[in-house]
Amino acid sequence: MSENIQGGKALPQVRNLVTAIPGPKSEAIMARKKAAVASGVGHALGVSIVAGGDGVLLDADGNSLIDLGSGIAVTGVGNSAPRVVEAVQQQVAQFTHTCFTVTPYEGYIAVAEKLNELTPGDFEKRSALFNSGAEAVENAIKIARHYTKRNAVVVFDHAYHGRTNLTMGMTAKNMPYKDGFGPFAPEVYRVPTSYPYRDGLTGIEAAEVALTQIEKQVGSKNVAAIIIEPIQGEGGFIAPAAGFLPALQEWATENGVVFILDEVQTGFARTGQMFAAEFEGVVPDMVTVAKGIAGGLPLSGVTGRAEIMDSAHAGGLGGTYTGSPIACAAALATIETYKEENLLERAQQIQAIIEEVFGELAKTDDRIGDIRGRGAMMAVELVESGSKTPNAALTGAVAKIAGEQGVIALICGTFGNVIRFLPALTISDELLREGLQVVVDAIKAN
Ligand code: PLZ
Repeated sequence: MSENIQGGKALPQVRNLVTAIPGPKSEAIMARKKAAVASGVGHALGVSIVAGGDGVLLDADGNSLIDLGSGIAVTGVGNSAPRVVEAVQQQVAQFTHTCFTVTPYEGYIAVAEKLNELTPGDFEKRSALFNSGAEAVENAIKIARHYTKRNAVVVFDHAYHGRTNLTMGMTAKNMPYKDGFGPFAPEVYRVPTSYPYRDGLTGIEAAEVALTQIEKQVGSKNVAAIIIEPIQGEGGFIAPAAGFLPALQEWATENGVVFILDEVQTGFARTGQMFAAEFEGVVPDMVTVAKGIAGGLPLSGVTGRAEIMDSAHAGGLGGTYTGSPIACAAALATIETYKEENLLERAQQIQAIIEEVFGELAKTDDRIGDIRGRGAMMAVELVESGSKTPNAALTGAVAKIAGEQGVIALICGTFGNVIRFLPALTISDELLREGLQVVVDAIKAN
């Protein structure tokens, strides 16, 4: 382990390559990874990180990389953000663990209060905390089933909800998430989503397709919950056409179905609002959160209408580490940072820069099929010239070249043809533009 290396605000905000990527030290560590870590645990770029702060990651060889992924939308406030570091250090020194369901502590309750206040909906709410996004989704489904006394769960094409058995079954894409890992949990039904670039439907039309399928193939009275990401993340940063989400919500309410928004990736300032639901005034009965909530510490939550959340009996929800005091301290500091540093606004500025840079490229390169997303959750869908055929080869090549040039750019999408940008909201304009330019040049060169 490297000592005396400072991350956070101490890290110079520059791209600086001193070796090839990966360098010799990273390569040696990746050789150890291959020998020690299960092959199923892959990596996007074979560098070993020793420090991180705002828009950069520093690797073992001393290379400073531009980070356009934030550990998949987690470090919105920046890596090792000062308030987070201080809150965590203080909490660790006070106590590290009790198990909230054995002897509670205030930090958990304070996070629940914040979630009840910040999530959409002007009604009495309750929250429960967990560790991972998948665990939050599992628990939301548990609670919805308990409340409605129904079994069926409706999910969508291109959905991503996690890697545990239930959430794996809810996730759409086979490779790499599901292949050979079945059998999956029963009573999960998949219906078409709204994908404006590819389906050409209005939000209302797309909702009609989905809702008809639910009624005909599942039966509305059997449905416990509909769950959807307000912008589908791993599936390709697919923002549904206007009207789609409100139509689903309305149908759910009319049919006694719990409407759940999975805001694990979109939540906490990422899209330029605290929650993506806010863009269309959609008010879910329940919302799942994780990732951006705690500045890098593992924490997730489910927040919902009090009558739904309180339907589960005492002892029905929990887990040894759920709502860890350290993660809760980090979350309170993180939430304060979004507010104090005006990061909602910052996410909107990041959107404008990404739209400008790729809008310019799209004028001369028709392989830029679609530029979409909100805030600091933006993506470019790459296609074959003169068509909408997904161009996964170009996408893979671009991410690889970007990595070699010190820019971490992630791929997503059912067809593997979407480059996504999820920078820390604290990245500077200059660094963001430099990172995007590397991606633009890589597209042009291919
Ligand atoms: N719901 C909407 O985006 C996690 C997956 C990374 P966990 N997305 C990143 C990977 O390859 O495993 C995610 C999400 C949405 C749920 C989850 C699951 O969150 O914290 O990864 O369990």
